[in-house]
Amino acid sequence: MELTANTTEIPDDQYAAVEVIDISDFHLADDPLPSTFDSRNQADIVRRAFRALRELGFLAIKGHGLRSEDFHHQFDLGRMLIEDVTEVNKHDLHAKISEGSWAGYKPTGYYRRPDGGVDTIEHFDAYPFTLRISHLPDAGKRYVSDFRSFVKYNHYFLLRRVLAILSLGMGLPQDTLWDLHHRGGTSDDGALDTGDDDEIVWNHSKDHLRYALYHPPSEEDREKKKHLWIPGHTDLGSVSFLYSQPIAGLQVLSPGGEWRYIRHYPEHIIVNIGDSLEFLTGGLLKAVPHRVMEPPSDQRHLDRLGIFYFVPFLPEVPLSPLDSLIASHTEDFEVKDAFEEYRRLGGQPATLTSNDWLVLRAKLVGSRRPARGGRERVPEDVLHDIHFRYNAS
Ligand SMILES: O=C(O)CCC(=O)C(=O)O
Ligand SMILES: [Fe+2]
Repeated sequence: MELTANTTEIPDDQYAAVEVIDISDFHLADDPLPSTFDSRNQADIVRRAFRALRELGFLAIKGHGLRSEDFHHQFDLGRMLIEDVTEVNKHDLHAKISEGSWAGYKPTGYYRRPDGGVDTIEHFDAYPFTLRISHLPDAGKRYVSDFRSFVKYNHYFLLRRVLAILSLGMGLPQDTLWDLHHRGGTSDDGALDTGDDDEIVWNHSKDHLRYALYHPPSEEDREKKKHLWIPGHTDLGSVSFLYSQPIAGLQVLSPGGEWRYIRHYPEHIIVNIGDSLEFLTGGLLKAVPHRVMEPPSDQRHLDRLGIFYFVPFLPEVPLSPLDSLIASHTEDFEVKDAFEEYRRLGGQPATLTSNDWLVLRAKLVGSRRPARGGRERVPEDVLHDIHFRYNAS
């Protein structure tokens, strides 16, 4: 059941036109095909989804196979992780963000926002290999298998299908992108089936699950923040999944250059492209800037709970255009190597890997853009330019 009504305060023309894709009609080559299978329908799904991700950079997925009660249970777990956990417990599980790891809690006030506003966002994050009871708060320990099955669903089911649609959309074999996220085939390797607190050996992409609660700021703070809850940014990694929730605020920079709201699509999963997929495709697919504005006045007093699943490439994947991905498209667009200037200026390591970039960006999130002064450009300036490219603050 939806507990919060949708806002009635955003005019229709302020919403982005988001393509809705029903992936229950999409079949992997290794899926048993239903008797109703229609290859034209399949081709149409791939074409529509790929076009939406190339143009707007966002789409909404339904028919995703997650039961309604499982979808809502995850929001209940998110609320529990923030509201039913003691401060001592949260403190003991504080995330080591400056070391590049998001696992655990980020408390409110962690970031010193450049605009002087108070950081009112709390989140609890996990990687597949941190889903052990010793890494969960007391109130969350009994749900360890629910977290694990949610990660399995996101990785093995949803991610595989989204990457297959993208690969097919680029004219490549179905698992081309999957193979850059997962080692050793496609079936569940059982890594998440160990005992509740046993070590988890996860050899695949360092998928990142986040439950976040945005608390409304004070009146004074609203002004300082210029009504902006999260400044413009692109996500890290290859793709992100956002579990749609009813409190408005998420906006995307549309192809026309205007910020447009993403509507709430009940029980849908919103997909968007992260920066690393842009780097590997030389810009064929672009990470689309988005931000979170304060909700309209009919929802502004409410806590806003979000569930996010961020997916990077395998840690060692170099972040430069990959010929095998784009060779047949080089006529359609100008291939851009985002780190070309960084390398030219002598940046080390010369080729950043997916994991180097995750660690670097973890350190930059929430920080003020370093002042450059009048000096010559250094390699780090290129990295800052990429990280802050849509953040005006
Ligand atoms: O809260 C949202 O709707 C989006 C948050 C977001 O863009 C992010 O955490 O990267
Ligand atoms: Fe984001």
